[in-house]
Amino acid sequence: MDKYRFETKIIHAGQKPDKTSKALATPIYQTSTFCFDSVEEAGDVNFGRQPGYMYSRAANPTVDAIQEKLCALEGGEAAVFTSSGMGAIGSLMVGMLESGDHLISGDTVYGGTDYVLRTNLPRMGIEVTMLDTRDLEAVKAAIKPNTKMIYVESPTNPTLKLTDISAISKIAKEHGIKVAVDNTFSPPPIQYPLALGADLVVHSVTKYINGHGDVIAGAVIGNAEDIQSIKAHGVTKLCGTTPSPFNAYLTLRGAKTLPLRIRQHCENAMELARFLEKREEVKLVNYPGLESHPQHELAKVQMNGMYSGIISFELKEGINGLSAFEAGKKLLNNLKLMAIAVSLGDPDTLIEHPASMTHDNVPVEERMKIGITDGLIRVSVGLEHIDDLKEDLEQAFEALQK
Ligand code: LCS
Repeated sequence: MDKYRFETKIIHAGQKPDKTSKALATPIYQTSTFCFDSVEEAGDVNFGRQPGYMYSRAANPTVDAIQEKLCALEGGEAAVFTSSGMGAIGSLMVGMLESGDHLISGDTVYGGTDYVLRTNLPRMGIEVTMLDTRDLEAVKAAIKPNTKMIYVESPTNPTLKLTDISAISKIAKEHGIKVAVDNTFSPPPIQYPLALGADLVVHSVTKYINGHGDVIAGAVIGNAEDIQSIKAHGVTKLCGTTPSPFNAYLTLRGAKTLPLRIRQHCENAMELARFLEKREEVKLVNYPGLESHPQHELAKVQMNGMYSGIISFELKEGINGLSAFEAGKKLLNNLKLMAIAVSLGDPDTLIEHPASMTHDNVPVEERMKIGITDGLIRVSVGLEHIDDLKEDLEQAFEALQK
């Protein structure tokens, strides 16, 4: 597949006509177990002396097909497909780290990941330092003899801050530290962390890769040795975060149109970001494609000039006498087309108000420190006509004045 371009690889990688029927679409091998002609054959398959399948928690043909496609997607040697993005992140952590190790992470990560880093890992004796990974000197200063991994989300959820993946990877290599990047917000063809020097890429496949809002899944992609460790120590045993063959099938189907969808998501997001920047109710728009984004120059290089389909923006205090918190809620409650919903990367535009919907359990000072302010709104810009999206927001902005 290496000689082919991205659009070709994403359609064909991992998918050959089925061996028994020559079906073009990869069949859903919806089975828990597989049969053998003899006990000898079973033993040979189980211990890797001959190819084959034994039990779907360990391996399944439909799951293998999506794993091969994910390798082609990110340019990795091996991939493991999991039952959720959190399943991928948890399996990555227990597969690569052990008690006594130290992990450096960005201070802004998805809420579920934040919980794992602040609560689960310390409980297992893994030390975690969370800091602003835009500051490379701070990263260098935090490295200790037991630092084993640097974990970053770039762009961050929901504030769209970037980390210089290439620079972080150089620093990490000098110290023999692995770099793992959550690439959920900017999958290929936007950003290729492995090509930028990272060792491992994580995805919530739930989002753009499946792309149709009907699957919960995740993946880790990297070299064969690391992925084997993540599978053996995390996915297939301790965590048991094996995906269903049906979700593997849906993702094989959804991923084929990833490049087309990504281009349209990014084009719509760019136009909506420019529209929001002009609204007088809006204090700030976080979108790496805007010249006003403090890391726009880095984004141009690192994100291949595409910048993701996610925007966040902050409402001003005092619109029609409302606090930014109340204005955020009122704006969303007046939308007619955009769905008030978490998740992202769907064909449908999804909008959320973190302060009232997803982060109301985070201490106010803590969320303010990382930019999740009372009036912050996140939009996963969908594939609808851009004018319909603008008109929906326009009428909701007008309703703030009533
Ligand atoms: N990484 C990122 C960047 C995410 O945004 C999410 C989920 C995950 C990992 C976890 O993936 P999951 O297990 O849900 O497949 N983000 C969500 C969000 O922003 N709203 O709802 C879920």
